[in-house]
Amino acid sequence: MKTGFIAVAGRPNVGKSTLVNALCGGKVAIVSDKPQTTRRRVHGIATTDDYQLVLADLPGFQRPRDPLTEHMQRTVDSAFDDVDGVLLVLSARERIGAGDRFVARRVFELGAPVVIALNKVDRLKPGHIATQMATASRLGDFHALHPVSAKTGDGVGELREELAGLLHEGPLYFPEEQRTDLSLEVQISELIREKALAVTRDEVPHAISVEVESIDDKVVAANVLVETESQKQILVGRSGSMIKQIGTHARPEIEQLLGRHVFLELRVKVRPRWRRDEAMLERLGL
Ligand SMILES: Nc1nc2c(ncn2[C@@H]2O[C@H](COP(=O)(O)OP(=O)(O)OP(=O)(O)O)[C@@H](O)[C@H]2O)c(=O)[nH]1
Ligand SMILES: [Mg+2]
Repeated sequence: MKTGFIAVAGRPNVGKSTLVNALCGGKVAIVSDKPQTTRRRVHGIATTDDYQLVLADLPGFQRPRDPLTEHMQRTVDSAFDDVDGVLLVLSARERIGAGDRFVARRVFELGAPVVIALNKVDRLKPGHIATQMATASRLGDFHALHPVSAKTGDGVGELREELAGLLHEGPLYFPEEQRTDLSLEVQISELIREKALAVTRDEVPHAISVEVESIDDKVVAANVLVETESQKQILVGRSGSMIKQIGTHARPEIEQLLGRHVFLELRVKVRPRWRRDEAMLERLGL
């Protein structure tokens, strides 16, 4: 059996989490069209008869602005110790520029093999893809470069085999059927946060955090935390319509995770400046 860890690096929003989900063949990490969706390291595990590939999905590289983003960047930095390779993800839909070069410099200096995934090639013209591949190839001395679409699955199988080729003989790190290392509580809070991100915009998504209070036989209770009263009003919505919508979207996925029907009890609470509150960050596991 070949096993090992691959860290997934890249700018925010390039599709790292979508790609990790595609590589694992199931949802392990939440996704949104807002940058800085991923706040903690998530291990996505793909096990076959021949190998166990453990992908560390990470927050995007960023300049820290507050204790939360500081913690996130620290999570990124510490994830590069002891990996068998790095998957550097780029977005083919955007200009490959200074931000990508900054991430590239950091990952190429590790000395581990770097596989570049040029993501989001769906609906791009072949000529455009070729140009982006040429630019990507100048980022550093890469092991392999794969154009992929995490969304359609194009090229994902080949990329998975490429990454499996970087693994070494060794014991399984996780039971065969396990797909993520997140606790049930965290998986549920992430699912709720994903639905809350989908219906909010501007500064609001960044101010949202979710804390699961209890998981009973019939009821899952969770608090959606925001920083201000006006953010709370947005999340609650007109006579509770917004929070209801978040619950309606989250509940089926939570039920699938738990394998039973539950009532989802969501409360919106104001926690002023929780992103700057070390005790609160620790409580949220961030
Ligand atoms: N068209 C297209 N969109 C994609 C693809 N992969 C991801 N996306 C979209 O890109 C956005 C960001 O995806 P994420 O997977 O959350 O990106 P990320 O790099 O994990 O972002 P952070 O966690 O914020 O750093 C979402 O709207 C995805 O649906 C792709 O292959 N094609
Ligand atoms: Mg992500």
